[in-house]
Amino acid sequence: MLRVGVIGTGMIGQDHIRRLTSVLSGARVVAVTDVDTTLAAGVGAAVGAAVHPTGEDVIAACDAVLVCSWGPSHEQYVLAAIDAGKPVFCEKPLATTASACRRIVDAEVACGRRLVQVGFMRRFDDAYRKLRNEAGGGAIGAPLLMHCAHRNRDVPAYYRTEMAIVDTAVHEFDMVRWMFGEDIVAIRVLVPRSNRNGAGLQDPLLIILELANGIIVDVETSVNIRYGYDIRGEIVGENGTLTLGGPVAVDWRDRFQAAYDTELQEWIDALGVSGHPTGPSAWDGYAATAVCEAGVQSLRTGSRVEVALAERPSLFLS
Ligand code: NAD
Ligand code: ISE
Repeated sequence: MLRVGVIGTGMIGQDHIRRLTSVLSGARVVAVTDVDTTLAAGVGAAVGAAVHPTGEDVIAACDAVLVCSWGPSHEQYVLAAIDAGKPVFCEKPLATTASACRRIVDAEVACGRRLVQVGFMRRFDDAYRKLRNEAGGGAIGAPLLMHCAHRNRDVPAYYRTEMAIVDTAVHEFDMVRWMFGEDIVAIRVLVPRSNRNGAGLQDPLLIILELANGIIVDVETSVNIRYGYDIRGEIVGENGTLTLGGPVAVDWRDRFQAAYDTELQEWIDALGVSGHPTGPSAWDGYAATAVCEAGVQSLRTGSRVEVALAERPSLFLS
């Protein structure tokens, strides 16, 4: 039985603790922490997990760790887990700057084995997997374009315009790299007329991504669309189109519930087999954050911004 520790017991931390405790097999939650100590105490007591004062204490007390705290704290905990030689599943983003992600990549390379998986759950969603199989199987000839929409009914009061790129569209940045096996080489962010539900946010955004092989992807983020949580995708190929299935949901927990289950079950199973994760890597986390950085620059300047990645270490080539 994998003894898991959870750092950050907010929305997704609690949701992952619930699935580890009641849905999945092969793991149990033994340690939790949160800067909100009252919250951590309640969540820990409900599942019989020890409550620790710091993330580092949690890492010491478990076999593998889930980082579900706010993005700016991810680097510290992921580096501490690598330092302790323990597998770490980090919710997106891997870290909030490309240079912080590089420090994580470098630490993993120095350690000589993969320990980090990033929470890009779309790779585990049935509808996305079907779309990728069909597109890769040549059903529509060579893919040329993809249209995506990422619509949230609403967002918390602390949500800022840049978060539509770094918190929301970051899922599409990873998804298209995985869907087409190509890096994103440039980004441009367009700002249409604003939705009055957004209370001062620049919302929606229209993001144009250029892939290394010439495919162009457009991503609409609308985060105050009111009617529901709606994730869309359509690939245009030489001989036809393929459309992403999936319902209009209430929120991300509802739409991707099965994908989160599969993501963590496959993580537990992979650790049981080899001790190493096989899902989205620290390199994938770095590549997505590099696109986010370029996207925020494009939002500020209105210009097309190129994405320059470092050379990929051999640890991340397979
Ligand atoms: P949240 O605010 O509900 O929960 C985050 C928790 O982390 C809070 O309880 C906060 O007190 C705690 N925290 C913050 N800094 C901490 C620190 N240094 N040490 C310990 N605890 C700390 O936020 P959330 O929506 O659960 O998001 C958490 C993370 O999960 C974010 O990185 C977010 O981007 C990601 N997320 C991913 C998905 C997904 O679809 N994969 C969905 C939602 C959130
Ligand atoms: C949230 O953090 C997520 O990751 C959700 O999947 C996304 O739809 C939402 O926009 C983000 O705020």
